[in-house]
Amino acid sequence: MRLHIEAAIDFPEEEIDFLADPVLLRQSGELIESVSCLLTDARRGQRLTDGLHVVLIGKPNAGKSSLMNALAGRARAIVTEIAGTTRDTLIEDIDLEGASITLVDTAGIRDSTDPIEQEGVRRARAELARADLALIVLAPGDEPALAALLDEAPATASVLVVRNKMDLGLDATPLLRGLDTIEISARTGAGLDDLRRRLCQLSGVGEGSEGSCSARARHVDALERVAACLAQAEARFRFDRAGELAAEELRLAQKALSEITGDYTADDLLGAIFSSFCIGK
Ligand SMILES: Nc1nc2c(ncn2[C@@H]2O[C@H](COP(=O)(O)OP(=O)(O)O)[C@@H](O)[C@H]2O)c(=O)[nH]1
Ligand SMILES: [Mg+2]
Repeated sequence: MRLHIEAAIDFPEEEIDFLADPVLLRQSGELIESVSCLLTDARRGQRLTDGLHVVLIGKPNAGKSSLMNALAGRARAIVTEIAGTTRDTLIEDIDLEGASITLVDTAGIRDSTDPIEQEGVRRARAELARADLALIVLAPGDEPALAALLDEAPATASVLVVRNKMDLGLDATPLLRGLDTIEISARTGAGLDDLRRRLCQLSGVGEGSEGSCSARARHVDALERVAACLAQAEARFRFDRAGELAAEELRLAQKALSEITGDYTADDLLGAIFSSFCIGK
């Protein structure tokens, strides 16, 4: 696409068989589609390599630390009935049937005047920013806090609502529909196998993972920029009919792609143009 657009811009006097617009639009649609597939694959690959970053949030005393301990299989975090027991973020790597998962236990997110707790809440939010999954832990009665907790989860993370303390036999208030929910008891272990299965699924293990590429965060990041530039290029072309602006977006897309594939310079492009078209020098 760059070849044709740039050739048309640089050599307007040549009789170049410039691709008709519908063809370019079709090509750019195909390109956007394949980059999107690649991104899905790369994200899965990244989760397989780096592990799923799971951050537990919820009101104090919801049972986050109890759940962390139950999943870790050891008393990693201190558990007491005193709200505000966890003040720092605790990190534990676990392996679930080949899926590597990083669990992050956090201080309950709440307004506090205690400077230590405030710092804990700040750290919890920092961990959330890079979460693949926000695990919202709700004890019976915590339901009104759900909306605020959902707001804390970044748009890039999946959300799973874990309704804890089901052993108390209290009726759970229905939540918003469409939320991924699991009922457990961190105390008795009920529902934990279900939760482990969900975590495995989310980490990408078992879903045809052999096909995914072993991407790193920087690859995913570069591909996201490629996708954004391609979308811009298509918009410039489709809505503004501005070939020059589309060319610039395509250049930026290729530059981002070069971070993975190696540099593709202006000379490379010019070389490709001269070898594709018969241009008098
Ligand atoms: N009955 C019952 N109590 C629980 C359960 N999970 C945690 N707890 C209790 O709830 C209190 C707070 O637990 P903790 O894990 O420290 O909550 P956190 O503040 O969210 O980390 C403790 O007294 C726990 O023993 C559960 O599944 N059932
Ligand atoms: Mg805790």
